[in-house]
Amino acid sequence: RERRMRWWHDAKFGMFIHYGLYSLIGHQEWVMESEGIPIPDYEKLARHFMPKPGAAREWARLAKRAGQRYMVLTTKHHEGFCLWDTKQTDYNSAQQAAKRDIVREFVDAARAEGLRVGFYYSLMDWHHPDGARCKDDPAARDRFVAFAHAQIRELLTHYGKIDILWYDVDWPLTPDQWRAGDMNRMVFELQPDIIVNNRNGLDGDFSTPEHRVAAAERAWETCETMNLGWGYQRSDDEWKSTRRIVNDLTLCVQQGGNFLLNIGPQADGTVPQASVETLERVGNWLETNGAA
Ligand code: FUL
Repeated sequence: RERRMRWWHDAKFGMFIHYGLYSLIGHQEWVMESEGIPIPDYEKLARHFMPKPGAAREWARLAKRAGQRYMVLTTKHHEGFCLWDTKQTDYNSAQQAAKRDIVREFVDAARAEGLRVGFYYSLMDWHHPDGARCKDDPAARDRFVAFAHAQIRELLTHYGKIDILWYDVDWPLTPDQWRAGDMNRMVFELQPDIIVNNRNGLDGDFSTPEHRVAAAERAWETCETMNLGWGYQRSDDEWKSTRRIVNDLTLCVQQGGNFLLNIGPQADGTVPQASVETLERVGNWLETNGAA
């Protein structure tokens, strides 16, 4: 583990990217749930999901300028829409209107800037027909768990070397039901050098305090937003100051942790201007202070 984790401890600072169909609405990434949007209505967003060419390149160049050393993209958030050419469902950016494998573009963009590559993957899925049913229906559970394992296998098979797998929300199943041990074994078979977080119900390699700097005995990474939401939120202008961000980053580093700072790109993948400016200032600060 120590060998696998070394680059990550050295890297310290990464970019989180929340991007999906919710970005089109601009009411954060939980909008499907919080506004009770029925699946057939929500699905229609896929027709309009059309990232501008080179969006991932912009994210990667921005991360590089900010002094970030790795990037973690939501390959599938709770809404269930997949940003890669998955064979497990046609609810994905390659088979819907965009006709593009955004995960591929992301991986290529990160590598072009010399950044490490991380995949966020939500186990919870509001779109999959078995996503909630799996709780009480064993047949649905078998299907849904197989679906998640197959998707993770795809992500870790078709995109070369992947550095981080960032699981999220394991509702509504227990680690046993997810076959989380088998899941991690598969992950390490496919990617022997990868590191995984603790959100599939197992400890994994590092813990993931959210919105707070919480030093721990073990490896940890604070994830934080620049305003209030993770996904793009049009009306949200509670931007954290550069000073505040630098302060959080410094605190994490002093206490031996990592800092994963989020951007929530707009519908077409454009990064909100306030985030661009703050990230550039953070990058300048790191340069001036010899930390970059
Ligand atoms: C949480 C999710 O529910 C949020 O939407 C966000 O992705 C955050 C990083 O993790 O568990």
